[in-house]
Amino acid sequence: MIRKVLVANRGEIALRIMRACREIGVATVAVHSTADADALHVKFADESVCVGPQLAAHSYLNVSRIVSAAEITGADAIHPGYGFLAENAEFAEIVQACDMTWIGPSPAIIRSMGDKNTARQTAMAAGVPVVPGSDGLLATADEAARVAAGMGYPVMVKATAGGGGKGMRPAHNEEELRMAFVTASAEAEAAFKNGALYLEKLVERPRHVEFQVLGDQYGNVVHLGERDCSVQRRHQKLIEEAPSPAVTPDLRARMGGAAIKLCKAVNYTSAGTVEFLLAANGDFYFMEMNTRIQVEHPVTEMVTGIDLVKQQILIAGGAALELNQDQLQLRGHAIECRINAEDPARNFAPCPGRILAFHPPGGPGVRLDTHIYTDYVVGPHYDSLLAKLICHGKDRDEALARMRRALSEMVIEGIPTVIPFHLQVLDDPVFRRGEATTHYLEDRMGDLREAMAGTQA
Ligand code: MV4
Repeated sequence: MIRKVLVANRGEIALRIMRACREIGVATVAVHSTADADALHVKFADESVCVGPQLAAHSYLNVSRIVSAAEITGADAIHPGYGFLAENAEFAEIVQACDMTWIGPSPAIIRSMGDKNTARQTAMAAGVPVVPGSDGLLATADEAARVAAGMGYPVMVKATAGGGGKGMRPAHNEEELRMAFVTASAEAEAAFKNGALYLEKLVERPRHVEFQVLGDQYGNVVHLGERDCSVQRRHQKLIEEAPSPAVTPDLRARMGGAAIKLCKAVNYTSAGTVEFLLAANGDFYFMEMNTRIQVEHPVTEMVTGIDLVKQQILIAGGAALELNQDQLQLRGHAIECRINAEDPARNFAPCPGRILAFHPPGGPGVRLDTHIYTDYVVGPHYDSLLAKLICHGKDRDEALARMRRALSEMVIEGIPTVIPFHLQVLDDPVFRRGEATTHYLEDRMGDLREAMAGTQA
């Protein structure tokens, strides 16, 4: 059993992990940069270690300093959270080489799922539907043109080291393809030091539907239903919900079965997310697998009643899964709105600054995961996420009404936030009908911006 966890992260997810630790009697160690000396996760932790200056590369991404902090505090496990080093296989290997427990999947699985072409081949071999595409990596633009001509346009060029939309380009003809091949490869080479590409048929106007999975060290795997994350801006999710308005019980069984097949094929342990593209005709395709706890995990917790972070810690400590697939029940509907320090009236420009007044919403079915407080200074150094507001209702209509009510109660003064944007989306007929696809925001942004201007005029 794990005794003391070092949380190698900051912000709301660091608090989230510490809360799970406290509930099961596990001690906590916070690491922080000099810019986060007054952060809540430092105050919440039993111990804290400053690991460097504000620049993430010299603090939250500094492997040797984080491992040293674990050594000097006697931590016997490390939880990476999301972002930063959460999917860094080398970090996971070093943690295990120092005889500490890595709270997450094995380094080998992190590495293989982090290579998108390998993940795709693994899914294919496991009998999981993937988008028709190239049989492996493409050596040249000429080869890409040959494969695309064989498949038919439009196609999507993807970087194998990419993910989350990075190093990805659509192409509707050979000229666009040759351009996409060069730009996607250059972007991936610059960002990931690996410009290798593969090709897929482009799935038009898909929904982004992802399945939460849990695996223990004894080969047991369950899925905990899906999350619909189609409301995204430049591959940054803004609103997520569970269940998906587009998924029927039959489709859930088939997609969940596919997710479990993939996990069993690789002996997946810990929490993970299998991402699918869901086409309008109900066809679904494996997109990628995330080997970390995700920002949007609370919507799954609200409809299943399972504490996913606690499960990660227990599984890492050798516990078997407490439930089997038949025992898993989805109840009601949950929606999450990410509250970012960005100004939707200025094209979502990040807006750091001091929070002069903060009042959280409350009441039945309302959860707020946040690290902010009155007088907290939001710096420009890290991501703009201030809080995640999650609302649960007996059905989608009640969850929508509750979210609207909770957003209008929430007070954050001193900096602009995306709250006005969320209020407009929640009133938008297309969103309310559950018809949002990954093109929703590009289709609706004009109307939403006008409506926001109207309400703020
Ligand atoms: C696709 C796709 C359509 N066709 N692949 C986005 C990031 C990564 N998860 C894979 N993604 C996609 N892959 C094929 N063959 C659509 C997406 C996609 C997306 C694309 C553009 C704009 C927003 C998007 C949101 C989710 C998924």
